Parts: sequence; structure tokens; C-alpha cells
Amino acid sequence: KHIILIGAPVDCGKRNQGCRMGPDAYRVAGLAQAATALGYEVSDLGNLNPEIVEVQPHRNPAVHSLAETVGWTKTLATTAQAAAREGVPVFLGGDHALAAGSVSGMAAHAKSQDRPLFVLWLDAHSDFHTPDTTESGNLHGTPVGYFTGREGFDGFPPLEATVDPANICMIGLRSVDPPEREALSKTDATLVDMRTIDEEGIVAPLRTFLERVEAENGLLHVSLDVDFLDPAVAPAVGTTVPGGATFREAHLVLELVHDSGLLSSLDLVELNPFLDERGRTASLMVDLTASLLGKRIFDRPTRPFSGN
Ligand code: DIR
Ligand code: MN
Ligand code: MN
Ligand code: MN
Repeated sequence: KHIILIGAPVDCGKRNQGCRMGPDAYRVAGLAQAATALGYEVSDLGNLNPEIVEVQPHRNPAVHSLAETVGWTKTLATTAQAAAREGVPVFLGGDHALAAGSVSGMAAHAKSQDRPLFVLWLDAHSDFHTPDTTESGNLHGTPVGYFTGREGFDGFPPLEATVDPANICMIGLRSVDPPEREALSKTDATLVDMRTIDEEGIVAPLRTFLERVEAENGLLHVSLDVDFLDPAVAPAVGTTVPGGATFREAHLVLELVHDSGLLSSLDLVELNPFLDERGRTASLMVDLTASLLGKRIFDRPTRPFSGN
């Protein structure tokens, strides 16, 4: 079992800066050591740079940093495909714009194996905008729109494979803009908002989703946005939204994903170490990753790792 750390200091997906410090914060908080202690072979590819590209300005004048986001998408999609052949890529963000590249690359990898890609999106936000519908112009609100093949992504690389929205499960939703809600309602994506978690718990919808991934022999990409968590436990994020997942809910989700044996790739996104309290949020993200990689108190039945 091989974990491949990929530094993706993407900071162009929103105006407030600081996520570019994320990859080193994860390194300082001991991510590689945590994975090694759990018995994995760990490589660190260091920090990537975006391809330099030129693009036409978007027709929506709010959109900013389009060229940089397109450049990152190209670099990350290529790197994801290469890394997925060798092990489990872990993208150290960087803001959520990086998922346009990481997930589209994993979708291309899955297609090369004739397997479907499933995406577990742990986030307060659905990030289902397109460059036409975004009001903020912040492209970190658009990666799911991109990798599901929505229109309006002029200048972005054409997708080798799209992710079927029916293969996406979003958990933790509590900030969904009207155009996103409208577009999501036309899909079969599984949408688990905070009210669903309050009423039914976080385990039932997750189990149902993981059973589908297993039944369809899918690859599973997990995209963990810091703001999935409640800001009281994870304060170092630009877009705090109250009422998020608790410490234990977050660990439980990742423990259950581990035990499914289905994990293929992971994004850790939106950490802004500039806003952190002595590395507290970075350390929490490392601990959550350890849960995903099999850290536990007592042993439990676990499926053998099916990986990539
Ligand atoms: C908001 C914020 N929906 C936007 N999105 C965020 O600007 O489009 N995603 N923060 O993680
Ligand atoms: Mn997000
Ligand atoms: Mn978010
Ligand atoms: Mn959004």
C-alpha cells in the first residue's frame, strides 16, 4: 500500500489568500509520519506548479483567476492519472479549485480501468456552480460543475471522462446557492444536508453510498473540505459556516470509509494555516486522514484494500 502526497498550493479559487500554505502545514503536522506509522509506504512529490496557460476572459466579468485555475487543472489532472497507477494520491491543498484537476484526473484513470469513479464530497458547500452561474466569481465554488461536465467551462481542458452525478454523495451541506440547488435538483446526486444528519444520523446515508460503490466495483475519491467540520473544531478556513459536522461525526465518516476498503484518492482542501490556532486545524485534518487510513482504538472488521 503506497500513499503518494502531492502538494497543490492552489490559492486562486477565492480572493482571500493563505491556502497555498496548506501543503507545508500538513507536512509539519506529521501527515507522512502518521501514514508510515499505519504501515504504508509514503512518497512525497513535493509541491506542484500550475501549467502556464493563456485563456480568453470569461463572459461573466465576476470570474477571476481563470488562467491560473485552468493551469492547475491541467497539471493536477495529469499528475493524478500518473500517481493513481502507483498508489493512492493524496492532494494536499490548496483551495477546492484543485478538485477540478484531481477528480477529473481520477475519472480518466477509472475509465482506463473500465470502472466508474464515485466521489464522496464532504463540504458545507456543493461547489456545483459553473463560471456562468457564480456570483462571487470564486472558482473554488465550481469543481463539481466541471467534473460532471456542466457547460460554461470555456478554456478548461476537455474532460476525458465525466463523473456521473448519480455517483456523487455530498455530506455536510449547509450553504447551497440558488443556481446550485436548481441544477442539483435535476441530478441524482445524493445530498445529505445538516438537517438529514440531525434527523437520521451520518452513518445510514454513507453506508448506502459505500454499498453502491462496492456493488459497482467503483473507485472512490474522497474530497474533504475543512468547512465540512464545525468552525468551533476547525477554525482555519476562509469560509466558515456554523452548524457543521462534529469532531466525532467527521472521524466516524472517515473510519467507515477506511473499513470499506474502497478508498482510491483523497483531497484535503481549504485549510488556511494563516488563520489557524497553533496548527490546531492542520493537526485535526492529519488525525482525520489517519482515521481514513485505518487508525482505530480497537480492531474492527475491515475489507481488504481494493485500491486502484
Ligand atoms: C459560494 C462559496 N457558494 C461561492 N463556496 C465555497 O462563492 O460560490 N465553497 N466556499 O467551498
Ligand atoms: Mn468546497
Ligand atoms: Mn466549503
Ligand atoms: Mn459554493
